[in-house]
Amino acid sequence: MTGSPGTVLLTGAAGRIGRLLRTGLPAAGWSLRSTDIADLTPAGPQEEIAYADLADLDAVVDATRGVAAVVHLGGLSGEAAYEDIRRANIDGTYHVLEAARRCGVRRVVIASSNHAVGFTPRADPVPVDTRPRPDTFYGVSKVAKEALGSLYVDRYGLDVVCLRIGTQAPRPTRHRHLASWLSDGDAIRLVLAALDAPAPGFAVVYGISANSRAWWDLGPGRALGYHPQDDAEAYADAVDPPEPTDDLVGGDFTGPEHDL
Ligand code: 15L
Repeated sequence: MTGSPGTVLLTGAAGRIGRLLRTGLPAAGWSLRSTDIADLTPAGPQEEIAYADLADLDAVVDATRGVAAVVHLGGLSGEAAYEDIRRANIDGTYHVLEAARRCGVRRVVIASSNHAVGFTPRADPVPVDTRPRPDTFYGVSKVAKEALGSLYVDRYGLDVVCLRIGTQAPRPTRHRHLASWLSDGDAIRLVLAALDAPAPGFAVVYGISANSRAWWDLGPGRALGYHPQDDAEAYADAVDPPEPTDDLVGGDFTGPEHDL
């Protein structure tokens, strides 16, 4: 356990989930040191802004000094050229974990993605320990992020919680989202649980709401203390019709538009 709330280093603070956490974590008592390469002004309550490029290990170490935990959301959030993905997501995560090790920070929460196992077909449920089946270079980077986290747990004794996030959005809009949706409130609850869980060691959990049509195993998340409160079913009449890729975890990321 990280003890009483202290300061969290939040990478990728300018992104969608980052913006949610900039209010959600202080509301739960945490202070923030928020980083990004994009503008973060103005600072919110209990927030310090510290710009850092995740490609620069020394800058990440400087940003990490004195924090109690890291929530690592920074990097590319969709498919891109391999070199760009490697630099932003894989090298960036290595820098975050290495900075945590050097600065004595024990708890790191990492934004992974369902796309680490995107080519996995529908199962009831899909477990968190299903084999890696990335659907894109982006998905490969999420597998690598989880692997780096595992290494830093086993070799250096950190606690690393990897969140295989589904579709984080204000509301579901597509049929797949009835399974994959993660509401704003549940996104905050998920990160707080990952920060507060006593001694998780290495853990992977799916980041979805309590969706009636979910087929990704929420058991490990619940065991960690994540208790989602929202359900995409409330929007079932308003979503688009089913698509051919709906029965694969990664949905349309598995489709031919992502071929080279
Ligand atoms: C992700 O990992 C992406 O960042 C996001 O843009 C969505 O595509 C989401 O997964 C999803 O699977 O819906």
